[in-house]
Amino acid sequence: MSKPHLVSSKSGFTLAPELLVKMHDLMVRTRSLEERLIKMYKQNDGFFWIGGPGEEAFNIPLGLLLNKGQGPKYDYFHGHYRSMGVLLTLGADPIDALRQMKNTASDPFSGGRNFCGHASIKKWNVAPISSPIEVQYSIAPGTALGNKRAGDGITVVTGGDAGTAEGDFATCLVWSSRPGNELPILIVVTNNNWGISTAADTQHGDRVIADRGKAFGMKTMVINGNDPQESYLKIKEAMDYIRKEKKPILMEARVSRLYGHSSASGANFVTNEEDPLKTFEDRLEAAGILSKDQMKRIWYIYNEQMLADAQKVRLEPQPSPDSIWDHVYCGQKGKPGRYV
Ligand SMILES: Cc1ncc(C[n+]2csc(CCOP(=O)(O)OP(=O)(O)O)c2C)c(N)n1
Repeated sequence: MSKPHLVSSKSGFTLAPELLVKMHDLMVRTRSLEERLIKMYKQNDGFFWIGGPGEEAFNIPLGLLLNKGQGPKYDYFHGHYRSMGVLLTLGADPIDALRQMKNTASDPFSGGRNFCGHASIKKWNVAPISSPIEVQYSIAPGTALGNKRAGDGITVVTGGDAGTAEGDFATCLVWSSRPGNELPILIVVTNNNWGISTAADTQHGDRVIADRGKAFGMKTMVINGNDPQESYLKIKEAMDYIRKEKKPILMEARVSRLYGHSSASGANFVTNEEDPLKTFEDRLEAAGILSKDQMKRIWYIYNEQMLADAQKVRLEPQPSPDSIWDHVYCGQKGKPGRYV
């Protein structure tokens, strides 16, 4: 019996057209937001940009497959600074990302106190995104343990390839795979082949990061994170296994990095890497699912929306100095948490 999200097709697509169209829409929305954030940075409407253009074909399927909610019965997501596609797919409003870029008091993630792309959404189990890289990997086994005790929720953690050199990554592999105490966790490495300006092949002796999971007896997967269909199907397969077996998987998703590392390296579009959105659009057109004109219209709508939102955010106030201690310590100085 065929699964509901699958249809047979001669186009190379096996996912239902409605799902492909939805993924395309979310990919364009995410890219438009990232490009607006970059423009804001270049127009002096923010201090720093970092984000995930090039990772949409992986992040949107991941966001669609997470079981969203609050508490250990639902999935936890420990993302990193390239996770915007996951957050928008979960339902985050792009204007809040613009607010964090502009450091306005209305930024719901940090009250204007953190870099762009550093969300924290308690009501959907999105753990605070951290600037120190990789710490999410040593925290994630904690929520996975909570998931295991509470039901069928799982934990998903993502981070970059270079960061796997840090001890937190090894901590995650060890604590997720203790014999008899394995945890329901999808450990993802989005491998873009770069750590700022350090090329992966000058840094790691191993060619396949996912292979490190084999030493811990865990299932491993390497996927083309530039293909939204492959990402969707492989993430689903991994999540089904983790929910059923309550065991970890280490997944390496090969992705592009389309605007360099961050604003620190210029944030200019690179032409020597695959743009997964462009590839997807060519395939959608060839399959007769969307025409170039229809796709142009989607781009136009989101570009206009991001521009209007950025203009609105420009008029919103910055946090007042007396809010400096808010949310630093629960119940101590400052106001109690109002961001949920
Ligand atoms: C603990 C820590 N060490 C170093 C840095 C500086 N730093 C920021 S991003 C980065 C590279 C990360 O590369 P990778 O893990 O491959 O992720 P990518 O940015 O390529 O997605 C480094 C070294 C940091 N933020 N935190």
